[in-house]
Amino acid sequence: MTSPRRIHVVDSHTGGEPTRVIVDGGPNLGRGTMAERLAVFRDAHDELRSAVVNEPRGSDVIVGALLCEPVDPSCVAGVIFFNNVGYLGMCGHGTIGVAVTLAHLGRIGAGIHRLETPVGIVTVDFNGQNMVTVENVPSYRYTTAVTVDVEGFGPMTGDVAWGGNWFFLVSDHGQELELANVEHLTDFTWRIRQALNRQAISGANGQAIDHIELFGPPRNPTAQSRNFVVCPGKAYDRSPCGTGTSAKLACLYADGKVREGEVWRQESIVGSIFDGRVAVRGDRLIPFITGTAFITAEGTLLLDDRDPFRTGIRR
Ligand code: PYC
Repeated sequence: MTSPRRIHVVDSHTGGEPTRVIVDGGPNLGRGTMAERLAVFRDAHDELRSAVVNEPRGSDVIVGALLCEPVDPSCVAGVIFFNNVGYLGMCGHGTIGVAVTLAHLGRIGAGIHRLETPVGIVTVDFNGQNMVTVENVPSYRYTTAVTVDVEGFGPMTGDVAWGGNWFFLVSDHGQELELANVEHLTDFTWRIRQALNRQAISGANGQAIDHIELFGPPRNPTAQSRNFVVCPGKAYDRSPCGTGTSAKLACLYADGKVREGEVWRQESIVGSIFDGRVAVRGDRLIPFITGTAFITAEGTLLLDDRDPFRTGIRR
C-alpha cells in the first residue's frame, strides 16, 4: 500500500470568506515569474487545485493560495490564488488571509511586507493581530455605462473595471441585497455574466469579465454601500471582495465620488466590512483595502491513490 500524498494547509476566513493556504506539500512550479508558475500550475497540476479546494475536502466557496519562493527577494513570499474552477490573478480577502496565516506561522510580524502575485507585487500592512491593509495593484475603470440584455431581466447597465480581477459593476438593478436572497442574486448575476459573454463584452485585451458585482444601500450605518459579488465558479463572496472594492473605488474616483485618501466602507452581503481608499501615484490609482482575518484550522489533507475522488469533484 502506498502512503497518501500529504498537503499541509492553514485555513482562515476574511469577513466570512474562507482562504486555504498550502504551506507544504504543494507542487514544484519551477523558478519563473508568478504568472509563469500559474501557467505551470494550471497546465501540469490542475488536479491538485481541485483536490485542495473542491469537495469532498473543500467547497465551492474556498479560495486556495499556494505559497511559493518569491522571485523578487524584497518579497516575503509569492502567492498563486485559485478556486473551484480555476485561478485568480489577485484576491483581496485571500491576501488578508495569507498575511494572517504567515503571521500564524511566525513568518512575519507586525509591519509592512511585500507579496508577489501573478498580476504584480502587493503590499500588506499587518497590525500584529488580525487586521491587514492591502496595497493592491493599480486599478482602473475600463468602460462606463455598458448595457447588456440579461435573459429574463432585460437591459442592465454597468461599468467594467479592473481591481486585480475583471468586474462588471451594477448599481441600478432593482434587486434586494439580502442574505435570504442569495440564490436569486446568484442566478441574476450569473445571467449578467452569460449576457456579457454572449455580447462579447470583455476587459482589456479581450480578458473575460468573471466577477459580477451589485451595489445597494448598506444595513450598517457606518458603511457607504453593501455589495453582492458572484465569483468565477458561481460561489458568492462572503467578504466585500478586495479586488471588487478596488474596482468600485476606481469607478468612484473616476466619477469624482471619492477623493484621494477618503475612506469608503464597503459592506458585504453577510455584513462584513472592508475599508477602502485610494492613493494617486502619477497616472496610477492604487487602492488600499483594510479587513480582518482569523485562523480557523490547520491540518493535513491526505490524497490516497485508491480514492476515486482523490482529485476532488470537478465541474
Ligand atoms: O477578495 O478579491 C477578493 C476576492 C476575489 C474572489 C473572492 N474574493
